[in-house]
Amino acid sequence: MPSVKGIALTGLDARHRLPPRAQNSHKGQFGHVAIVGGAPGMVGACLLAGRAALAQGAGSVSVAVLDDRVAVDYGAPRLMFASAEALVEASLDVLALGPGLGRSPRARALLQTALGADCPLVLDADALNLIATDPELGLAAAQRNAATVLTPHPGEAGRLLGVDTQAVQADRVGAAHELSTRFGAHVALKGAGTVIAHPGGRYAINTSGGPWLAQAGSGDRLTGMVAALLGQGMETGNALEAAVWLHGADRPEHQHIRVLR
Ligand code: NPW
Ligand code: AMP
Ligand code: MG
Repeated sequence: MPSVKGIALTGLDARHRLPPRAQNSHKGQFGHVAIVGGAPGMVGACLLAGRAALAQGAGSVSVAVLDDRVAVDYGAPRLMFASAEALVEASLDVLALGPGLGRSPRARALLQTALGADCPLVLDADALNLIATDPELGLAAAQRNAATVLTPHPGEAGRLLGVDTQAVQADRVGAAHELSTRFGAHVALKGAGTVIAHPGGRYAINTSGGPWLAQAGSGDRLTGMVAALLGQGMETGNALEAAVWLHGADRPEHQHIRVLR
């Protein structure tokens, strides 16, 4: 267990940290986000992340889906499409990897390259599952120079820690702290009362959200939101906490609070 006490994360904590937007600002100031995932059958996960990044104010968003039959999102034509291999090499402002990525050899190779990127890296879903089963990737994740954010749900956290889901749920703060320490990463252990653990032991428990989020695709959206705030230059821990709170508070009528404080 961490020796530092945690806080209850509220909207006041999260929203006042959003980067200010000048009247004469332009898209170049709000980051170019890269998101890689979307193997056949799970393209939607990557598109959900990309759309959420746009909604969270990213200046521009490039997605790469491993299903090469898909090259446009007609529901979100602002998304740009790129090759996955090009995107993990590109070192844009932030790279997110995992939603619908699958666990193919190609996915593994992309993750290996991404772990060497010198930009902030958000790892979710199958990127976490790949790390959990491959010590070489685990070592590379722990040795990164740039910031790393992990967003496991309790099942993924259990795989990373080598325990079952129930064990994670029995000590959520301990599990999040252990992952943060092991990987030197900022960690959001998702589920009711998402625990955000930071290197050094500080942690927060989210107070927004509720069971309406228990639906396929929820976590994929969070990945895009975290990436968007990192791309806008927020400090890593602040970006993760703000994204988690906003994700829980998300309602169509609240769109303005996503980008303006
Ligand atoms: P159990 O059964 O309790 O031990 P998986 P996935 C646990 C993509 N998607 N509280 C629970 O474990 C993703 O991005 C694509 C407690 C559950 O059975 C991934 O790439 C979509 N336990 C891929 O699919 C939309 C919890 O985890 C197990 C928990 C697989 O991801 C859907 C399930 O986890 C999806 O996002 C909680 N709150 N949450 C698309 N439209 O393309 C989870 N668990 O086996 O890792 O499967 O999360 O669906
Ligand atoms: P994933 O399992 O990756 O799709 O992530 C699910 C998302 O929904 C995470 O952000 C969870 O914190 C959130 N979520 C799921 N169930 C609940 C719940 N019962 N209460 C609050 N948040 C939830
Ligand atoms: Mg998920």
